[in-house]
Amino acid sequence: MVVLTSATLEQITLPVAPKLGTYFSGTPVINLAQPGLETLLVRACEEFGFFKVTNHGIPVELMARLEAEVVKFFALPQTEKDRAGPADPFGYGNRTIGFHGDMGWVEYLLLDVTSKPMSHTSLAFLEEPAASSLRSALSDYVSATRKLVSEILELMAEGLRIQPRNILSKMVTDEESDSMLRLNHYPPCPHLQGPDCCLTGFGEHTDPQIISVSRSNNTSGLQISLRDGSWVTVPPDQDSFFVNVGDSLQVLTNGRFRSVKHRVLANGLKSRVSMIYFGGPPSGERLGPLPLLMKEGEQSLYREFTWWEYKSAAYRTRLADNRLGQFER
Ligand code: GA4
Repeated sequence: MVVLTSATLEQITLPVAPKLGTYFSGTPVINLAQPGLETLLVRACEEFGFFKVTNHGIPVELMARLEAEVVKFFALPQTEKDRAGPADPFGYGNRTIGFHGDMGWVEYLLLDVTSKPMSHTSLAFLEEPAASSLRSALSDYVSATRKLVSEILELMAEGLRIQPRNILSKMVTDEESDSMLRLNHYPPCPHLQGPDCCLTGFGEHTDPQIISVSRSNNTSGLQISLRDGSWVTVPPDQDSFFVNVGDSLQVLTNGRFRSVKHRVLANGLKSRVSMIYFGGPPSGERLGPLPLLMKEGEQSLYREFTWWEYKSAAYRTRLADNRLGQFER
């Protein structure tokens, strides 16, 4: 642990993270323009629970436009940003994550983007005229990402040979689907210059939802945990999306797909900005292994639960907890 104090920071104790190490070269790459990618996609979800998507069709200008708006927001005076907080869980949060003492070297905006199109938000500041360009970039980005998520889930269903093609995607495209957008800013940490300069930005966790799609600027920091328990650093790529399997998809596939543990390390020199779309099902959706995926005699690893039940339970946990444990049979 390291205790940071300065005239401008209240005292904050954060876990020091291991070094970033070398870049992992094994990230599966799913080129959406390549025929026959369904099999590769399924293999990536089984082996890593994680992959990178290229040729996704989302204009880089849209990604850059939202990034510029996000950078502008986080550059506002602290008092202005605080007007959008505290995160309850939606809104602006600074260094505290969730409700049970998790901390990270990060500030963020967590938005409920369930309504389709994004006509209103739960945050008053986003309705103000000064926030109109941020709101418009968010709205365009969310629509584009939602379409991408739906396409990926349909390709997954094809790869898994289950029908109908929208069996998974409809859970995140439904009017009531519980989706969120997270905008993260990991500022450079001036107290930590030097070779051993990493600090936990966002501690290790799995995502509770079905699928998460993230895009970041070209600053590294994202790490994933491999099957053998080792942590590897994912090389950043600002033109691509990174996708991870969430707990709900692990359940729907009866453990065949892996909800990947991941974390973000902040560094002393460069700021990292990321935007993550979390595709979740409607509150009342019952989650359990899809019968079409069960082989003869295969036992369900989980008892059935609703997304509301799972999400409420998740908010009673800390980041690194094994949230699915209490739903295992
Ligand atoms: C992890 C994935 C998403 O970022 C998130 C996070 C949520 C939050 O930050 O409010 C949680 C975390 C996430 C899982 C456990 C609980 C809830 C913080 C936390 C300690 C928005 C989500 O849906 O679950």
